[in-house]
Amino acid sequence: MLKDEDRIFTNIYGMHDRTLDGARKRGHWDGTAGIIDKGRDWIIDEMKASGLRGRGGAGFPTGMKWSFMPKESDGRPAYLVVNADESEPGTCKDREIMRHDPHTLIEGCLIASFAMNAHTCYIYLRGEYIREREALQTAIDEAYEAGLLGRNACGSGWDFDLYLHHGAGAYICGEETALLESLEGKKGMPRMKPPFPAGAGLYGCPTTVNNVESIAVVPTILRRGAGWFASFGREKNAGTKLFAISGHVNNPCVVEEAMSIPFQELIDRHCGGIRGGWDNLKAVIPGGSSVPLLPASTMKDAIMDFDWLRENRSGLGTAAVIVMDQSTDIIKAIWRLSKFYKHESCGQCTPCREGAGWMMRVMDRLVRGEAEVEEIDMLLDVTKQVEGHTICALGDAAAWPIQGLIRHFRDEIEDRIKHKRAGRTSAVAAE
Ligand code: L3W
Ligand code: SF4
Repeated sequence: MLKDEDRIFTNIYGMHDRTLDGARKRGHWDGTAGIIDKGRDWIIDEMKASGLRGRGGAGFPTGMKWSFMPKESDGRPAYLVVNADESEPGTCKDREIMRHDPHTLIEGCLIASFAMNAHTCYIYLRGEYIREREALQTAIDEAYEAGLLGRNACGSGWDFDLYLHHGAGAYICGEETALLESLEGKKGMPRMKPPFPAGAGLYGCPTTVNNVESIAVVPTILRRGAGWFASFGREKNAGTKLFAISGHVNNPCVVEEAMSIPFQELIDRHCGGIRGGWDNLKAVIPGGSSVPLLPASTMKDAIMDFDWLRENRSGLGTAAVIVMDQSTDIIKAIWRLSKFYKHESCGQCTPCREGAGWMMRVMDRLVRGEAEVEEIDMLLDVTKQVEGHTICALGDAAAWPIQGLIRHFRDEIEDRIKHKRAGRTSAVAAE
């Protein structure tokens, strides 16, 4: 279990003062100019050595991503953009950082921007996050007033401006290139990659897009050392991690733990166990709605990290752990996700635009048992035609939950169809 002294987010429950004074008492903004003084190469090397992998869903190594930015300016400005468009169903970890520990993020923005030669950083905030906007803007204002941001930020010699941009509540704007389009004032539609943002991002300039948690952990990693961060978790799955646990547990919560914590330990220690006991567990979506669910039999031995979950045909994603007990209508739960993805598809590419609607309509009939058994394989075939054939990951995200459902709960789908048909037959016989 992670010890209290090893927690980065010391105010995640909002028990302490979130103002600059409070943040300073908890060790934030301590020696920031000294960290900057060590130079870009040192910072990027430390981030690589820490093993931090992006906390927004994809798990791409953060230090490596930063190293894609041009070392010297080619005349174009460079930008850091923080993805605070936290919209993945089940995910609410960045919200807690912005509400209760905003200075960890702001200090991280300064250091990360310096490392990537960026004088400007934008935080792109989810449209529905009103309280978070207020908390962040207050903290940004405080930081400017104290000379931590702006000209010669923090006495480091680096001029740095930080802007908060409030989105309008579209899930697709969390996809990094749709986010950049939206920030430029256009409709939030994903771009083809490559080019990746480091080559041509915001206004065609070198840009890095990082998740809130990825940036907020940076100051502590650099203060305590890459080795300290790398000492948590398994190889290639380093660090501490925020988990957002919801659904049928006794105490849903957001908690910082060591990466690679066993699932059972995570739930028993922090959530008071599964509602009705472990035998009542049915399935878990371990990483936000975009990753396939896993059945109780797999989850009982699960290790909560990128590689274990991927090897078991799911993913850590955003570490939003959605727990479902035996009372769950699992087909309906996945149908609800299909409805979400159909609604949020930007409609730009045919497999996603048409496929999401198709998948939702078949799922709708499966929920009611009003389909033929053969349609299960037809639905699976449609998911395969969507997966990997779209501009952005939303197409995969619409396909994978259905694949997980069919992989692990085909019997339940077939049973429902058979029962419905039996009901129809006896109704006809009675007529
Ligand atoms: C330069 C290369 N850069 C990759 C960069 C890329 C991006 C990052 C990851 O997210 C995941 C999905 C779901 N040269 C590069 C390169 N990069 N190769 O690395 O890229 P990628 O393409 O692996 O993933 P992605 O499209 O950025 C998709 C998860 O995100 N997901 C979660 C959404 C989460 C929220 C939320 O609420 N926080 O919305 C949705 O699909 O698991 O795996 O920066 O540029 N060769
Ligand atoms: Fe838009 Fe879907 Fe294509 Fe992504 S996959 S670009 S959301 S239509």
